[in-house]
Amino acid sequence: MTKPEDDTVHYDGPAGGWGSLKGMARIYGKELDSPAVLETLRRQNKPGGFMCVSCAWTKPAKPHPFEFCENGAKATLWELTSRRCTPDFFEEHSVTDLKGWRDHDLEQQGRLTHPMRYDRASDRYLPVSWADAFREIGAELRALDPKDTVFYTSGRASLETAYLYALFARLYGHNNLPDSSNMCHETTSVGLKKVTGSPVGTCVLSDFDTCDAIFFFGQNTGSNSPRFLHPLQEAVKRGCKIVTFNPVREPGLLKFVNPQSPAEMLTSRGTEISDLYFQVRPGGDIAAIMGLCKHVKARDAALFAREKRHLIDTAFIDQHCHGFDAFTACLDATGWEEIERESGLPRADLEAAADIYCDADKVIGVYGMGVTQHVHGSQTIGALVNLLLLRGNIGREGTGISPVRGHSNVQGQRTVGISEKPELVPNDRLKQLFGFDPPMEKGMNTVEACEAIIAGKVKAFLSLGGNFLRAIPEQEKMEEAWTNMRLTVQIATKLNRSHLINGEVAYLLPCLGRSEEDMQASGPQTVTMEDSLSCIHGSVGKRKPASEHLMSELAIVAGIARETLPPNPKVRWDEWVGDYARVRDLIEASYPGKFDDFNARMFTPGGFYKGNKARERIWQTESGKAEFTVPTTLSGCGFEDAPGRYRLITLRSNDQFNTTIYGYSDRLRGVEGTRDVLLMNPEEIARAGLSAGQVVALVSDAGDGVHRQVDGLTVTPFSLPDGCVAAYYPEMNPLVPLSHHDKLSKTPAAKSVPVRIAS
Ligand SMILES: Nc1nc2c(c(=O)[nH]1)N[C@H]1C(S)=C(S)[C@@H](COP(=O)(O)OP(=O)(O)OC[C@H]3O[C@@H](n4cnc5c(=O)[nH]c(N)nc54)[C@H](O)[C@@H]3O)O[C@H]1N2
Ligand SMILES: Nc1nc2c(c(=O)[nH]1)N[C@H]1C(S)=C(S)[C@@H](COP(=O)(O)OP(=O)(O)OC[C@H]3O[C@@H](n4cnc5c(=O)[nH]c(N)nc54)[C@H](O)[C@@H]3O)O[C@H]1N2
Ligand SMILES: [Mo]
Repeated sequence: MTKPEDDTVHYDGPAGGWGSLKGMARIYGKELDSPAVLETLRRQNKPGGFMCVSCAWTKPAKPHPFEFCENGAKATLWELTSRRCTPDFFEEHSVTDLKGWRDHDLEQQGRLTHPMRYDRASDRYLPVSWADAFREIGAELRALDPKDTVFYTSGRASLETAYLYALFARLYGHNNLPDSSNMCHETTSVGLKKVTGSPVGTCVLSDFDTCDAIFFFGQNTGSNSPRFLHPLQEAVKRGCKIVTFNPVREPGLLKFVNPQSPAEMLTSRGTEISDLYFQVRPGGDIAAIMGLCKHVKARDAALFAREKRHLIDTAFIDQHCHGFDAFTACLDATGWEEIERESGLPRADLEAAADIYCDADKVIGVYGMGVTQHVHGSQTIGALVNLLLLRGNIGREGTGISPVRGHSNVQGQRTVGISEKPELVPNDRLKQLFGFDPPMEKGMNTVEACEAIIAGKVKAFLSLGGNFLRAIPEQEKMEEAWTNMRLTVQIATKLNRSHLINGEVAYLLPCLGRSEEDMQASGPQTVTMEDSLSCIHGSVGKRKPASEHLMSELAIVAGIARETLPPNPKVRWDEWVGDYARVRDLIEASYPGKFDDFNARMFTPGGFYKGNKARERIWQTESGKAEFTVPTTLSGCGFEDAPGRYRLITLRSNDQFNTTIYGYSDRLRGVEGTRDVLLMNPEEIARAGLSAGQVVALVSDAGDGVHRQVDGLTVTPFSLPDGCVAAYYPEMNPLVPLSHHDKLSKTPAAKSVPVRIAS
């Protein structure tokens, strides 16, 4: 286990605790406009309440009195802000001026209040009526070939809205439905499906009550899914061992003080979370896991020699797995020297971790972006599944694989049809329900959409939430190419950079937030979402909307669709907008077995479980079995080491939600007051001939002849493995080449980007 050096910036305190309350108070103090805010927070993540707009962690059946965390509260308060970004603001500032503003300052203007249309002559957004907006967008879309248009979704929109948005795309005539998950857990949708047959995790919440060990790879629980710390803390208290692999020492995975426990808050004595914590090299996980598997196999052989019984679950492997012999042959052929080199971890450490694995009857593997955002991310998932399969750790209570999803409904959107792949869509049922022939040509995912935009092939881009131009790779070229489009439409709650780069005709359409009351013809509406553990929950907003001019996302999608498509008696936009329960009926009819009795069950405490075949050991893979895979490489990063070349990790701070920057305090990592830092370990700083505090630039070292550069980064000593640097997302996105993505799923490889330092 590595220890942080003393001269690095780091945070010694626990996650949670007083720091998290202060973190909330800072935003809360700024944003509080009435005691009703507290009431809203009290309802967060409770049955019958509203579901947090932050992460996708599950909502337990028996919630805590306040079932929210520092970052969930920040996300809600950010939406409830009393600030308004009105037509006056847009009159005062030209769009060109606003391009020079920071991400934080744009969103800090508050909630968008009116539908706006970009006026090129004055370089300003001007108010427009909803009816005119829908009419013009509809007319523009009708004039285009549907195949030349893209409908993007960020993972926040509800199941109801996502279902209708995807239906709209197909009725119109394309499958170009990229989603934020294409930058996130697409590696899971493709890579995990390949080996287990399931595109989502196999665990349910109760598995965390009985597991004996949890192996964590590249997921920063303390910042990104803090409510997950509660079951983890419980698990640790009953003796479950946690082993973490992460190049960064993330305090949330080291120690947690439960803000809901007065005793812990008074003493600041929390729970040590990880038993072992390994600062693996970025992209070194395949090697590390091969090391673990090698030791499991060695212990198995020793046990068999001694006692004629196996440590490896041979019965499970015989019955359920494919590819075991090829995998063990590969294990034998892989030497410890290369494992140590590629993982950056000593053999003894990996053996100690593997001993925990072997001694635990039930093991869960958890992972996040540290695994998915690599050139060989899919292979890393395969490696983790290999490890779990060795001892039958999938499809048994207290075991499984648990990718921790990002946006609050990102998993659900894919469940209800947001997909570029026609084979994942129940097209026969859509045909039956709506009397049309759905397009069967594969559409574009995020990377493919970016390629097509750069090539000038895309004429219109609709964005249901998100901040596409800030979240994607290859920012400079993309911003240039973006303005060549004929039509860009942004449906959003707050102003961001993507709203400032416009097509010839451009609209900015403001929508309700999830905590707000959504009143339609049949009364106040409920929306639903699916969490990381495949449970589906109803969510009811009760707050007064930020402006009387807002429309719900669903109504906006329906409004555009109605003006775009020819009349079809089976397609009843008005009826669906009037009562979202009718949309849930359609979802139920389209996905039999997953959403039975949807309207009756949506307020089930803890959500209702969608089910997962791999959990039942039914493997919907090519071979019909769970797949052992042989990695083609031990390095996940997809490029060679070279003198002066670093692996750049793009990080989220504790004070942001993706491209939304709440503030400049990365409390848990001890980085305060700025995001323009380049984190490096002290020896690496010395080796590079730099000194702490020096301001440098990062330059792309992808070897593709494209110059990419980010300036103004202050060198900051930080505990990291050798050969890598870390800096914040989205500021580093101009450095990520579009071609640098997971081989199988095209998820951008944002966790090891090849860079050089320029002073
Ligand atoms: N507060 C807050 N919550 C969020 C978000 C947010 O921005 N803010 N974003 C939401 C979204 S959309 C998502 S997808 C999730 C993201 O949540 P996470 O999956 O936690 O994503 P990151 O924070 O980007 O990176 C995860 C961890 O990977 C580590 N890492 C980097 N490279 C490697 C590697 O090669 N190997 C290993 N083992 N680890 C590595 C990093 O140090 C980091 O601790 O969180 C969601 N929740
Ligand atoms: N380098 C690098 N790049 C990355 C990542 C990384 O780790 N490193 N992470 C990737 C990941 S995991 C993801 S998910 C993507 C995120 O990509 P996106 O999902 O596209 O981006 P967000 O920052 O979540 O979008 C924020 C905007 O959403 C809008 N918004 C907020 N709430 C609502 C709502 O209720 N409705 C609507 N319509 N709009 C709303 C607001 O206008 C806000 O400005 O970024 C990816 N890019
Ligand atoms: Mo994400």
